[in-house]
Amino acid sequence: MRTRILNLLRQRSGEYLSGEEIARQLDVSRTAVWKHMQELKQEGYAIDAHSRRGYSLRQAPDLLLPAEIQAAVKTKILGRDIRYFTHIDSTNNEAKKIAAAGAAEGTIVVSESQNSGRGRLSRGWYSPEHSGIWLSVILRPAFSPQEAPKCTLLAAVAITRAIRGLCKVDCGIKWPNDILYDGKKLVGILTEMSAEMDAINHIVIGMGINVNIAQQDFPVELQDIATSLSIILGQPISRIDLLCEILLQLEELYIQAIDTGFSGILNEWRKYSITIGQTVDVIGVNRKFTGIAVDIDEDGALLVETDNGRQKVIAGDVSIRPKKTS
Ligand code: BT5
Repeated sequence: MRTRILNLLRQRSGEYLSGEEIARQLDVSRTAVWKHMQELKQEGYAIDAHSRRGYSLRQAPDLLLPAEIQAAVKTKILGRDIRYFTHIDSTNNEAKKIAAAGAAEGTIVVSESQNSGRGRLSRGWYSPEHSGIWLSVILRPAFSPQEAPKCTLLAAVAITRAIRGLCKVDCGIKWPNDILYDGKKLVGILTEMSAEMDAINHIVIGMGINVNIAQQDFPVELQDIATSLSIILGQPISRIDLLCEILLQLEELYIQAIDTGFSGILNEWRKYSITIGQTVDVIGVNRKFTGIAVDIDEDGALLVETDNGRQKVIAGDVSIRPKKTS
């Protein structure tokens, strides 16, 4: 009901709508309308209430509320079901839990903050309140489990497209799961999967996007390695607009992957890559080496040319060596 009231107020933005008219259009009592208005105000909506003229929506809160996402998102699958939290341990944990219990493909989990946001290999992800997009998306593709790592690359391309398109920030992708600007991390992606031998039950793509975090608000250990869109642009960005654009790009690429495979996406990934062509130090499972990153293959693995020949890196950490200046 609250979503329908908000839709009515939005349709007549800048005008007043009487309680009587809202009650009539939605077939509820005026008292019920009044109660919903009080709840919306408590959620942070700035609603002007005038005894004769009625109600007018002045401003929506800067929160990732389902009603706000639904009003702006243009997707068909992603975001059909939105689970919203003000605080949570990790949106990926919640997404995995509800996916195991049967949540539909396209369900998203968003939270204003996370107190145990997770990176890869048990590392943490700093997720302060109201200043980032901490988001997990549940997919149930008919791919084979071997294809799953490419979903990380797909998500990286989708987020890069959204940030470049909407914010005009020329960020680049560092293999496999980071989006950087000027050498500093702007976005991290954590893809997790539940699968049988030959079929995927579900994939959860977790995305952490630093949107409106001030430089001094990053913890000391991240000061030199992390950045946010507001730091880069010198002004805050609408988290709702960016979230909706990311979902749109993600859905477009996901449908493309289902219909025609990943090759077009991998090509676009190459275009945005800041890893290819660089000297890299690789810390893989049980091995450590240095070489020149030359390409990714059709599995999304990084190919590194070393003194001992070409190495294929399926998982691991890669750091890019700064170019020598003479
Ligand atoms: C990642 O891991 O980059 C994946 C991060 C995924 C976070 C999202 S948020 C929504 C969803 N729910 C979750 O619980 N997680 C996902 P990794 O490549 O392992 O990088 C982790 C490292 O990045 C840390 O060890 C820090 O050095 C650094 N880091 C932590 N928080 C950061 C932040 N907010 N911005 C930039 N760097 C950060």
